[in-house]
Amino acid sequence: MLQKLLITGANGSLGSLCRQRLGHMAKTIRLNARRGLGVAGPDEEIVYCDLSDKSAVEAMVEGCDGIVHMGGQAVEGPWKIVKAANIDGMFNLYEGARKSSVQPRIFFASSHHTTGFHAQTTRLDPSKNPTRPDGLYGVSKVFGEALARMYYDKFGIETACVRIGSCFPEPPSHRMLSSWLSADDMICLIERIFSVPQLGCPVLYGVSDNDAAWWDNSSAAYLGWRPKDNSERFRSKLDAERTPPMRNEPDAMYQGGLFCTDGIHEE
Ligand code: 15L
Repeated sequence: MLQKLLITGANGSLGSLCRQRLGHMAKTIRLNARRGLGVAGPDEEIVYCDLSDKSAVEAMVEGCDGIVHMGGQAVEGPWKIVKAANIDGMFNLYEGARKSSVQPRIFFASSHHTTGFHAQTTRLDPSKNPTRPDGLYGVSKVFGEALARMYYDKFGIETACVRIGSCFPEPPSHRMLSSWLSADDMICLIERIFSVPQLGCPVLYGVSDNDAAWWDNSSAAYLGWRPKDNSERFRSKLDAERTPPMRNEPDAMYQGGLFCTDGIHEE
């Protein structure tokens, strides 16, 4: 069992799921967001700070032996926002980890938008295929993965870089039948990441056992994670509710879908 597990972005959709379901993993759960975390439970601590505030982030990371880093910008946005949250924020978090009296193990919520420009006909293996980010957000996640790798090689800080697909109760579009990740599968993955004796610094996709999946996680098989859910059970409902995209539309061509045709957001 961990002593202190930090969950960043704890007021977001994935962060609050972690708050609800990871309590058993640590004696104390330290929750972080900029606001909106309500009242701390008996084994919870709340730390409000912006990820771009270096000294606050370093103080927050001190003493945590596990970090689930869900915080930051989770969609495309203006560079100023992406940079503060996902570039400066990541650096501050890893500097906190490096300086901490306890070396943490880290779950980094990367994104499949690191490889969004790959065609939907390509099966990707993160140990073999190059990144092809589909926007500034995707670029920032590529940076995060590189940073995590450097802190592992130089300082031995272990991170699982999980390229999360689409974690919603149900896939809201046909594209997401391929990228869908159920909440149960995500929680099991986090549990495995903090349980294996040696983690190293794997890069893998956070995706359920979908018939339509594009991604091959065999290089991370040693984690012992076996996703159980399959988006196929939602297909007929989705077909009844939505017209699938045409073959020449971005949502049917690229793994990143409409992120690929989104422009640069001006500030
Ligand atoms: C992401 O990275 C986003 O955080 C999420 O909101 C979805 O848009 C997801 O990608 C996706 O592409 O389905």
